[in-house]
Amino acid sequence: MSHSLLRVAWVPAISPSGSPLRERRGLRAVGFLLMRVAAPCMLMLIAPVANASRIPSPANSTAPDLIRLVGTNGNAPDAAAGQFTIVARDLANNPLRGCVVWLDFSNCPDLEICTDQMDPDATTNCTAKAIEKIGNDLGEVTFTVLGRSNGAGHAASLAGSGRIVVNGALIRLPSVAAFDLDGMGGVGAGDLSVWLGDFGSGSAWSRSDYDGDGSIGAGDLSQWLSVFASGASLTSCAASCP
Ligand SMILES: [Ca+2]
Ligand SMILES: [Ca+2]
Repeated sequence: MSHSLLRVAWVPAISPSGSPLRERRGLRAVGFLLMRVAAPCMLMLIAPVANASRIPSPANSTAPDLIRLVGTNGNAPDAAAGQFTIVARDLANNPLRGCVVWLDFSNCPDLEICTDQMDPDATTNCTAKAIEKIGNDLGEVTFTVLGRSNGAGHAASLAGSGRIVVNGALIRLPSVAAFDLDGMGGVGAGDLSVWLGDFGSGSAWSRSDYDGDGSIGAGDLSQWLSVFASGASLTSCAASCP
């Protein structure tokens, strides 16, 4: 050991009674010094390991390939048409307890998310056009996303335009559909007119693809009619993030 280290290891100590200084030398002092110096380094080595365990595995996590924006019956979200659950797990298939789950719609210019999601656990971030919730102890989080589209001639999003992000890492690119296609009056006749326009356009606009099969057809019309008939999405939100 170098003389400089031994000099640093020399530690003066003061007794409780304020008696003259007593020197601590030798292995005990060096050990004390190493603990002081080495402990922070060890923590720095452990920290990346801890952070790595917070990284989600897209393959091990459960997340939808389709998100359907819905309305409310005036009091509650239309969970029957829009609810889905995400389960976030890491590379070792352990649930990501308390994970931060982020639904990002910023790549969907023809869709709007409601400012008020009628969910006390959800935070809407209009700047990011995203909704955030925190997973439970099992890494689970359930959403029913309130939102709408912006009318005829404005279709823009194709399959895979949404983003599901967990703890800052992308785990899925879902398609995003909306039953309230004209953005007013809940799910009603005006939306059917917009849907027919999307159907006739020849493009697979995701907003009208309610079964998420990558095309607009009879199966989607059937689903729209079911939601209309249920009466659970008859109200559009008062304010939304464009
Ligand atoms: Ca409507
Ligand atoms: Ca379809």
